[in-house]
Amino acid sequence: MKCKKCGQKAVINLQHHNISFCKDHFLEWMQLQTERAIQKFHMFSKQERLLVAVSGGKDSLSLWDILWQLGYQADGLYLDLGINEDNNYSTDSAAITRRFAEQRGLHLTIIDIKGQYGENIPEMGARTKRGHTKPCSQCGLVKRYLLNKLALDGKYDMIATAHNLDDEAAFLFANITHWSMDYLGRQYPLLPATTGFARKAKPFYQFYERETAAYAILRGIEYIYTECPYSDGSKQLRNKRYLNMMEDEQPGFKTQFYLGYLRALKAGAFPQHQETAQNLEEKRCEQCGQPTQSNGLCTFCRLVNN
Ligand code: Q46
Ligand code: ZN
Ligand code: ZN
Repeated sequence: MKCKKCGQKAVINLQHHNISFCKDHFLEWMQLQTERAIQKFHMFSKQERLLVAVSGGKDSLSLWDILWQLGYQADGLYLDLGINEDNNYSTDSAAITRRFAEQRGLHLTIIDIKGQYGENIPEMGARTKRGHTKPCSQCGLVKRYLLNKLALDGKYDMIATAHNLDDEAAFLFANITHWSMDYLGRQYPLLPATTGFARKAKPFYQFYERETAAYAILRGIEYIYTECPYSDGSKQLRNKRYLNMMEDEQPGFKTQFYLGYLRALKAGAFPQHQETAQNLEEKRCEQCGQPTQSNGLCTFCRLVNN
């Protein structure tokens, strides 16, 4: 197996593209493809300030590294969820993220959820659980809310998240099996800003998980290998398994599935994200001023006020 560019010994084969690369040319390819995705969807420019959601995992640290290398103004936001029961998931991932930022002289904001709101995510989940054993819905709500709030408060031009092709294909699979038309109209690599919501981009939408992992390893990026203990048995992981089976039988399946969806979205197969965003009623939370669909407090303020 030889590198397509230089003929040296290849370290990775990208089966769906039918190409192999040596270490240096693979790293270069990842950067080039990221830049192309940014340009293709007019995601952001080098004059804009980006807030990157970082978790200490391979995807978000690789994204932050590439944006930094490409010369984008990217700051990081790490939310310390306080999930440390089975392993030291939050403590370890916070330390790794902090080291990553320090080594590169990058600006990182760390929000300690328990320090700010009195409870960590497992405690919020235990208090409000309605038949659920996992705190994932509270966790998702807190992450979405704080990421958006920090982006708006910090006057960032946009939020960048490291969702990769495996994530997007698994979301799409779930949205199609449930025919969630609202989500099917919004699963685009770029979401425009709407009242009270920052612009969001997913520059890694076209990369397989194994490519972002290879990038992190070959670049010598230290990342957290353990998963959040609550992700075990999740529907998202189950859907990823199904899609991996399809991919094994048919290399390139996930690319075809997600890029085909993007074409269908463009052709008007689903209500466009702009329309669904405009349909949101513009009520404001009495406490934090963020948009909400209910009267009085938003769901985040109701969660943390109890
Ligand atoms: S939602 Fe659930 Fe994740 Fe939060 S509690 Fe862990 S598994 S981190 S993506
Ligand atoms: Zn090469
Ligand atoms: Zn609120």
